[in-house]
Amino acid sequence: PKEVALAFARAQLKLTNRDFVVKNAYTSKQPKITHVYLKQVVQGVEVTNGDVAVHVDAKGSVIAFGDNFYHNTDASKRNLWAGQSSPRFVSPRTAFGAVAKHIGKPVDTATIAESTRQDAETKKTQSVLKGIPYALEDVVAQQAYIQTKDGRLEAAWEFFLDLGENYFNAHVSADGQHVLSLNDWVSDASYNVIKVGDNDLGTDKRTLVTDPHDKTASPNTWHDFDKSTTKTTRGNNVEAYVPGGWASPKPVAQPVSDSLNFDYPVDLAQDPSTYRDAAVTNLFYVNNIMHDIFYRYGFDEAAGNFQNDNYGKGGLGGDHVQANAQDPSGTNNANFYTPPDGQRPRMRMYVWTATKPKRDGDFENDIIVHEYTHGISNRLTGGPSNVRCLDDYESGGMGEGWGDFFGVWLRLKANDTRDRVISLGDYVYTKGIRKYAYSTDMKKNPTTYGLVYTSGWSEVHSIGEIWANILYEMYWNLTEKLGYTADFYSADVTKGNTLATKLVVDGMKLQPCNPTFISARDAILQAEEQNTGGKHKCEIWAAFAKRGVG
Ligand SMILES: [Ca+2]
Ligand SMILES: [Ca+2]
Ligand SMILES: [Ca+2]
Ligand SMILES: [Zn+2]
Repeated sequence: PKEVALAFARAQLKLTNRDFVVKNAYTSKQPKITHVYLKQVVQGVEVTNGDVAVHVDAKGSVIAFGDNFYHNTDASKRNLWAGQSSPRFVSPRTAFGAVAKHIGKPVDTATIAESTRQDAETKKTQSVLKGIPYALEDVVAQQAYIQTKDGRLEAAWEFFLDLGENYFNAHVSADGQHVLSLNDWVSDASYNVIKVGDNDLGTDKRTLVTDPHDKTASPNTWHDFDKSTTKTTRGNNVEAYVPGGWASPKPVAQPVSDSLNFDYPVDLAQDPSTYRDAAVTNLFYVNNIMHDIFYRYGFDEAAGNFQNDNYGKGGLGGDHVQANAQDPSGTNNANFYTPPDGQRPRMRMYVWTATKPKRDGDFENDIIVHEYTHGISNRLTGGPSNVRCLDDYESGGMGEGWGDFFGVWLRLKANDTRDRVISLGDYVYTKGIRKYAYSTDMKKNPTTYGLVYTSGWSEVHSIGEIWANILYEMYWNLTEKLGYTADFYSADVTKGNTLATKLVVDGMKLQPCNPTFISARDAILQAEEQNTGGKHKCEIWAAFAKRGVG
């Protein structure tokens, strides 16, 4: 089969053996297919992004074929390294200066010692650069060709640079002027954000977190998009940026990092417009965290979650979240639009004007969590394609309440007790945005189901806070009984805090379209029966009864 592949490549692409090298050839067991991967060679120099793949089945037929070779045969546009004696070509150490500058670690290239060696495997001549202070190993350089986006071939110095945290493979134009590519082979990504458990820039500092993606929920990281890795806040679960406005939804600010290091400054004494990259980074982070954590609780592909590619796991893809940071179309609020499964939802975060300077909703995690939860509850209630199931008086209110509950849930810690009084909006609004803070103390939060149909309580968020406080009561009954785990991803039904959220998520799946407090409560009880066999129904009943839904 390998010979079939090579014969096919020669005939199809009119190649001689000097035009390529075989990089890999192997046969898969089931189905039995032989995969042959070629790299283009021009005058003995490899074209880094000149790839051909040929796939041959067990009968010896070519079943698939991909060609990214450079096909211009004009020697003047092709054999570029042939002119290397011209002064336009610089030495590897001079070209390395461009890489060093690009990654923010400039060096005095005159202090770099340069020698040559032969690569044991390829027999190619390589340059070895010594004396780069931050490199863990000597930097290796070799001649390469690279195809540019506008379809040209460029002669380039290719570098291999090991920094420990990063391993850069870089290409610099042979004249030393341009960094043509920079890839980090250490596949980590870092984000300077308000990490899960912390909440806002009023009370918490940001933390630089590394590789926070969950390998079950996001197996190809947060930057996988259409089978390649993005260098920006776009990935399989969400794309985040600052849009131009209502009528111009395209990005006006979106951070780009070749090394996936999303670390941007924030000066809270300045207007939010001065820290847009940092805001987008936090919004991207929290959306991905929500995707990953709630995936573990059952908001997955088949249940109608938000992903561009469902990796063959059911449900409809093409619906990763569009998350707008500092959206100029509003202030003092946020919202989330949920269409049926397979269509993209949109989150809009606004700047708040209660303070001077203004404050950014992108830096209060519970607001982002609240918005994302609209997507979870709308998709799960009544199935992924029906988004008209939280449209009634009580169900619309509960749609708000679930978001507040999950926002609070992620903030509660091991040393908290049922005495904790907690509210949303403390940062952006300087005080709670609801009528009452969440509390299990009837004096601090007197809300009951009976209030739902009284005057002054008909607004959706008011109904919602009554519902959320019942869930808060349930959380504490379960957590006092079963204890707490800091591992939110575990969805552990033997711990109180994680069981509470598991029951709420499963309840969304089990409850009828447009549930009432009563039918939503019954769905939670049914979820408890399914998960833990009725062992904790008394704690659930007690929470609901205390607040008038007994
Ligand atoms: Ca890295
Ligand atoms: Ca989906
Ligand atoms: Ca639904
Ligand atoms: Zn809401």
